[in-house]
Amino acid sequence: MKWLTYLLVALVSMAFIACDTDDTTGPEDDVLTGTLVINEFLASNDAGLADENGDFDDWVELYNGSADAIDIGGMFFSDDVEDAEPHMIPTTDATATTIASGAYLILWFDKEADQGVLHVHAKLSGDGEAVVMFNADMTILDSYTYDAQDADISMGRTTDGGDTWGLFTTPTPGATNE
Ligand SMILES: [Ca+2]
Ligand SMILES: [Ca+2]
Ligand SMILES: [Ca+2]
Repeated sequence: MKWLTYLLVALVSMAFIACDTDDTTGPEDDVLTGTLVINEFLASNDAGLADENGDFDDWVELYNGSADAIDIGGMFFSDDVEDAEPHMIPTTDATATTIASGAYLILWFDKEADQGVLHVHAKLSGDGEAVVMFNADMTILDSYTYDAQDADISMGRTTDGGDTWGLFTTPTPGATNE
C-alpha cells in the first residue's frame, strides 16, 4: 500500500501549490475577510489634509493587514449600513486602487466621484453616522458607527487593524495610527 501513500502525498502537495500561486488577491477572495479594515476617518475636516483639488473633504483611511496586496476596485463604500446602492470603486485603475500588504489608502468621502477613482459618492456627517465597506458581493466587510465628531480630530483604531477605537488630535492619514 506504500504507493497509495505516495500518491496521496503527491496529490496534497499539488493542491497546496495550486492554492498558493496568486499573490494579488481581489475582494472576491473570502480568505481576506477581516484583514482589510477601516482604520481611521475624519468626518469634519476644516483644515486637515486636502485632496488633490485643495478640498478639505471627509476622508477614510483603509489599512491592509493581510500578507497580500488587495485591489479595492469593485468593492463598495457608504455612510449607511442599509444602503442598497452604495458607491462602487471603479475597476479601471488598479494602480490607484491596490493596497500593498501593510499599507494604507485614503478614500475621499466628498460626493465628487468625477475627481478620481478614490472619491466616494457619500459624505460623513459630523453629527454621527457610519463608515461602511462592502465586499464585491455586497456583504459588509467592515463598518464603524460613530457619534458626533469635533473638527479636525480623527477617529481610528488605537493600533493599526486593532479592535479598540479612540480619538486622535493629530490625525495620521496614510500613516500608522499613534
Ligand atoms: Ca463631513
Ligand atoms: Ca473633493
Ligand atoms: Ca492613520
